[in-house]
Amino acid sequence: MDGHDRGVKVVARGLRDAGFHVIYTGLWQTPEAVIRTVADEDADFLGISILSGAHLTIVPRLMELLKAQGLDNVGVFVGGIIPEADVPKLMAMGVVRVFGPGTSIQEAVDFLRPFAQSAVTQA
Ligand code: B12
Repeated sequence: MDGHDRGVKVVARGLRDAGFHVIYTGLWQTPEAVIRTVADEDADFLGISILSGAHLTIVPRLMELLKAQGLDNVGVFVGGIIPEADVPKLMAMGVVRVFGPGTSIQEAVDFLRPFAQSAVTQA
């Protein structure tokens, strides 16, 4: 959601190669634009990448918008430069997992796969 996109591009491509349907919204998105995409694309998960330090401002706004749109069933995970001390704060806001620097594609795939399987089972 800022000017850093290398990490999220690596993750997006890795998840796509692992078989997930990934929609990458691009640099400099507003929370409003992201939530619009979540609704339009009927997404099960929202992965946010923030390296600029704005996570404690942006994530509450995203959660508020998701709730307002009745999309609070969407799992939100965050990646990027997130200080350890802020991880519990994000989890308390409803974030399901935080992925820091050095995250492997396998870690992200292993995290998401069980949810994807249960979504297919329920469909
Ligand atoms: C490259 C870089 C840039 C490039 C970005 C190029 C690009 N197109 O991405 C440029 C030069 C543009 C840049 C600019 C700036 N940068 Co910079 N940048 C970096 C740097 C050196 C590396 C980031 C990187 O590409 N890492 C490699 C990728 C592969 O790793 P990653 O991004 O961490 O992603 C991994 C995980 O975090 C995770 N992940 C990330 N996102 C997601 C999302 C999901 C869904 C998941 C599952 C996982 C995940 O998985 C990825 C793979 O392992 C970092 C330092 C660092 N060590 O991280 C500073 C850093 C992020 N930048 C920083 C700063 C301050 C800036 C600037 C403000 C500098 C300035 N004064 O202008 C600007 C701000 C730009 C903006 N407003 O967004 C600071 C941020 C400080 C903070 N948060 O407290 C850092 C930490 C440097 C520092 N030590 O101070 N930067």
